[in-house]
Amino acid sequence: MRPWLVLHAFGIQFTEKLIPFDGFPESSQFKQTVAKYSPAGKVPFLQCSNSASPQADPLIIWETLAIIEYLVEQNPQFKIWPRNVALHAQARSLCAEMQSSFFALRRHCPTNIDADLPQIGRLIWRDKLLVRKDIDRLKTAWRIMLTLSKGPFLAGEFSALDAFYAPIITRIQTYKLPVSEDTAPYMQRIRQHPSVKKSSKDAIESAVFRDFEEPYRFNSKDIPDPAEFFVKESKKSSFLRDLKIEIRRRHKRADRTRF
Ligand SMILES: N[C@@H](CCC(=O)N[C@@H](CS)C(=O)NCC(=O)O)C(=O)O
Repeated sequence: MRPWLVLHAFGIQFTEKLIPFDGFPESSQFKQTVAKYSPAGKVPFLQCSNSASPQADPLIIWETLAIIEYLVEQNPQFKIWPRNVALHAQARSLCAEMQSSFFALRRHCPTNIDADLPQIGRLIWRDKLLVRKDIDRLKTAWRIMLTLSKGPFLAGEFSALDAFYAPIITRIQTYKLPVSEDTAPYMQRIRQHPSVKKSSKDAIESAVFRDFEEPYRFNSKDIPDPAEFFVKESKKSSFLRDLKIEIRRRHKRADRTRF
């Protein structure tokens, strides 16, 4: 999503190839397709033609930050990073922090753009201290950047930094995690950004239901009461993973429906 947002927001021409996701085992269609292009075996990657490439064309670039740096170098006319040196340095620090941190939030609140899970979010908020810490850190970082840059986006105008944080904003929205009054308008601005809206719309339209990923799409009668289940079962591991296992167990009758 993040390189896509930069490409779209700055009007850089590109062609998107959707690789359907069916899991991460080496035998999955996803992994086998990605392996044909990217040595890291992950998405996103950028395939481009570049005569300076030491390898045979096309040039493949993987890792979000590396893709964005390449876009910055190839498109110096756009302010993909802020021009101000201090803001630029801080924006890069925060992008690197995004890559290397916020593990609790990622683990307990997996991305699901078209789901609305406030009930699960309330339980995560109540029981997962590290998720609360992650949100706290996000709020502080955003507050500082918005004050330094004077907004409306984190580094002034929309930049790679906002693209980096956009996916986490959609997670916060899915689980309705509490945010402070001073950061809520920024999150709203991101959700309303045309590129974020387009990316979300495309993601919803192309989404394929996979029961192993999305336990909340089962009939509600099949879902254990989260309050009771959360306390009993999820001390040792991820709430959603435990919930998936429990639902699969209860769901042997297999009369599920999509909503
Ligand atoms: N640090 C990488 C993370 C890439 C990543 O983990 N991509 C996931 C999908 S969002 C993936 O392809 N995972 C496949 C796997 O782990 O095998 C980046 O920012 O590009």
